[in-house]
Amino acid sequence: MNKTTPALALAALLSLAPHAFAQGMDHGKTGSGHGGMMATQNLPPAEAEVRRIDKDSGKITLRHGAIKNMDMPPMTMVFSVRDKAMLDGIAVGDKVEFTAVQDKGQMVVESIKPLKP
Ligand SMILES: [Cu+2]
Repeated sequence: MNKTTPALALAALLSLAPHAFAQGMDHGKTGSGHGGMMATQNLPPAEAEVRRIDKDSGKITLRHGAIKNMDMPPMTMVFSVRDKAMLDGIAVGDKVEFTAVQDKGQMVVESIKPLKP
């Protein structure tokens, strides 16, 4: 009779474990769109014109075209940059090609380069 008890305990443990994992995974999501964690090297590049550069705070204002990986239509907005050094060699008025992700609720530029006419 009492040999069923360990089996039941094990079954309970196994059925709980997947739930714990699933909840942990969901925690990273904030709102819609993709998380910022994966596949940054496969981001589709978007085009933009530089409107403003703030090197001290690592921010750049871009009038950008559609950003496919973020489901974002063309608009003018402020991005953070992953690394302030990325802003060297970029000037206001430049046409640029860039990639960006949403990371912890912020839009972050992962790469940016001037488009030469
Ligand atoms: Cu935007």
